Amino acid sequence: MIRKSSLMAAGTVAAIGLSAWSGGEYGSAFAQGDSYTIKFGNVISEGDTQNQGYDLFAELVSERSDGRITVEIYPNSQLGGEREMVEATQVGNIEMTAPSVGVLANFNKSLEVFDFPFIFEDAETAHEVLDGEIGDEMLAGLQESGLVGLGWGENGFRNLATVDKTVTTPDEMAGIKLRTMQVPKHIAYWESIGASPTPLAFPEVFTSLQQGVVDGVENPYELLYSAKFTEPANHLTATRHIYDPEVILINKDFFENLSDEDQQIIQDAADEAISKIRSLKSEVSDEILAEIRKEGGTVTELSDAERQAWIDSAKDFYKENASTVDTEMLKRVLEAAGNSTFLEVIQ
Ligand code: EAX
Repeated sequence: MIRKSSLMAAGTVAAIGLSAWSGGEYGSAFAQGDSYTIKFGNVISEGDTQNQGYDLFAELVSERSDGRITVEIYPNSQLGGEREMVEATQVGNIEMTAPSVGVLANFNKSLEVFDFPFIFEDAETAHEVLDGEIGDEMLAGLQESGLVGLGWGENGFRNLATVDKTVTTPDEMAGIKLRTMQVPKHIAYWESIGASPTPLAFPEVFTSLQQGVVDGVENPYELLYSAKFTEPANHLTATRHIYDPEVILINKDFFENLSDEDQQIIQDAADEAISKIRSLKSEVSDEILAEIRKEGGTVTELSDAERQAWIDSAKDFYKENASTVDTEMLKRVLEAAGNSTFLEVIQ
């Protein structure tokens, strides 16, 4: 049974309760044996697979610290949008968050490579790249911004959902006002195929769909459904255009001032949460699609030829954008993903 969570009012910028150590001045407050609280905000609906993983994280941390460390999870955009929460984590108003990788190019440009569409065909290959050298290098880059990346969680493959009409081919995107994340490369791709991308923070999306400000949105199935975007936008298309990882972030000052033992407890619990999220994700889609169909929505699967047309639609985007990012990194990622199509395009 899939639980629908209550939706936050659009545009809510909740007051973030300041933690005892706000302002990023954590000093050496954490001697071995101290008790403290970690605030962890995210935009994902309560009960979604990510939050099941974060709840496990909280449980493990509490258990293994004999109750000294409390992790408070704030799901459902209670503490604001993703960019807002990364900034709140940077300055220490909260300790943790887990945004989509798309938000993080603003904090370290090398991560922008993951904002290119159609890199990965399956989640397993993505996990290998993220958990290996490339992923480690990218997480290390975030430290310059005062953030420690504990690992790569998962939002999943992003799919399309549109109001009123089904979209099967990229040409049919012409003129569609599509809500995108506030991510320059996402915007550039959709523009390059003739859509009208409208960047909005996640907490604004539901109302914008309802009011007709946008007529499409793209997110993994689970989030499309749990955030109720599939009520107005009930024509789904399995474009799988971007594999979207999420980075589990913690304030660097805060983390580095913890004892080695506490750092280990937190790191291990994050690793276990990530494994849980990934294995739940691999199971959840069919059940969700059945619910969406039951509620009158349509789900369009793409034939190989149709999917190829989507991949081809990104060639111009790659040509124009490869030189605007860390091109060597883009090549390494494409190579590691076994993606010869776009490697050839950008040679
Ligand atoms: O990270 O804004 C988005 O569409 C993101 O995919 C979502 O917030 C989860």
